[in-house]
Amino acid sequence: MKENNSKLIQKELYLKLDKKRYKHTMGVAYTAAALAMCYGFSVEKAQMAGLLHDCAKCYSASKLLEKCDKFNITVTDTERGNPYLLHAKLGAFLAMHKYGVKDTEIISAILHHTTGKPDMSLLDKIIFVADYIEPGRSKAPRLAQIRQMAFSDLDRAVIMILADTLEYLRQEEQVIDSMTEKTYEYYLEAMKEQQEGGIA
Ligand code: DGI
Ligand code: FE
Ligand code: FE
Repeated sequence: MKENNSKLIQKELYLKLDKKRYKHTMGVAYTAAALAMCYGFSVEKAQMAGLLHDCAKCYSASKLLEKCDKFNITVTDTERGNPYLLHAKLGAFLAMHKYGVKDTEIISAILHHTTGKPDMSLLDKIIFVADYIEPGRSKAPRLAQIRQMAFSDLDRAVIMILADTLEYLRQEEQVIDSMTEKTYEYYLEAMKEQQEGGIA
């Protein structure tokens, strides 16, 4: 990532996103950089993924559907019913085609940042977690614990976030994307296996 390119992208996002979303975006980039330092990942790449993760968040539900249709992005039934989920897919597309990102790890992190996916890469997990714990967030329960966990056991932080998100979605009677559930089950299983392995 070139410093200039990052500054240009920041300027464009400042124009595209509302104030709150821009502040959140900068918070995610900053937190992703800190997590990258903690886990030995490229700080520049983490910042770039954080910067762009919500680049399609400014669109209404109908615009998201319209744009996905226009760019031939596959829309699942769950996404059609809950179009805001599409800001991740459209965001990954725009990162590539509008913001010129070629790095597939960055594209993947943007693509999977809302639901997660089983067996995420380190950058996928950094963005997934940074999105939830960035300093501007305040509403989630267990935020203090999850923030601390993020810097000691990233997979466990992923599990805590998914557990609380699923609980929240159930309470709100929202449709749960099968990917969110699959991700939770995958990481729960992986943790159990690790614990069993540790005892043996
Ligand atoms: O874009 P952000 O608000 O920064 O964060 P995000 O992309 O993680 O989106 C957060 C919302 O996504 C949050 O309200 C929970 C929701 N979400 C995550 N998984 C699912 C989901 N919503 C539905 N309906 N179904 C899911 O499986
Ligand atoms: Fe998002
Ligand atoms: Fe976000």
